[in-house]
Amino acid sequence: MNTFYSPSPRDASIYQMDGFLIVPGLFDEEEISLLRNIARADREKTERAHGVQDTGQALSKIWLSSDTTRKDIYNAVCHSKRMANTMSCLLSDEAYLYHYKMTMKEPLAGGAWEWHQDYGYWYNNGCLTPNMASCYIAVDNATRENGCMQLIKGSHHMGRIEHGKAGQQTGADEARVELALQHMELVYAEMEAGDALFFHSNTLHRSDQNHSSHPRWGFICCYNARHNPCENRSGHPSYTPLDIWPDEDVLAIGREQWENMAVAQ
Ligand SMILES: O=C(O)CCC(=O)C(=O)O
Repeated sequence: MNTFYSPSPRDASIYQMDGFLIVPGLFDEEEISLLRNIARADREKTERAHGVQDTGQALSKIWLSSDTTRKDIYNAVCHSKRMANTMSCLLSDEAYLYHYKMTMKEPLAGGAWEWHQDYGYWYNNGCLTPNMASCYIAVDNATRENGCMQLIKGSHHMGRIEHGKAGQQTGADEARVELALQHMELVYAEMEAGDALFFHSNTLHRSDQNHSSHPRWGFICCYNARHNPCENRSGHPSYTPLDIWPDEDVLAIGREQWENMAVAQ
């Protein structure tokens, strides 16, 4: 029988202290290969992806969805017991799905994400408190060369920072980021495919352009706490109970979706 991850009290306290938690191998090799193969072949999604220019004029590509009606691998991951329970534990409240997205850095071309807090965006969506979190799942190995995530350890304790424009992106106040970097540790989250990075919505993070010959795709699932009021907006819903799916569904639904895609091609 498979055993799936659930957070220990120590994991929860690392998240509270550092503002992030890395869980190696949250998804196994077959699960992450299915997610990668499906996502790369998923023209419906990739054709909808849009580019957001960084300050160096390179494009950071992303698609975003809050659709929960489809029985596909994206929903199987977002609804999986291991993910839902971890998020509820880290938020100390019932977690619900806010949205999910794929960020895609193509070899030698993928743009950077400038320093920001996710709550720098979500504050403007009428979310009352920053008790929200995301999970970045490495779809490809993420290294310094292909633009892995970078985080400032403990920066969620700074509270919300002013955000303005950074290229076409929303970026955190540069002076404040500089100050944080003088006092707090910068962490490069190098990850293997299938590893997961849970991070608080006020944790400052960024990633570099991809100067390598390898793609760097990341699937990011974002959650809000039930008792954190948020305006109901398109792609950014207010509280909707999260249906929890068995962990085994990631494989079962992924295999079926991949077979159907292969037949359709
Ligand atoms: O994919 C990345 O490197 C970061 C993306 C990100 O920060 C975001 O979507 O909020």
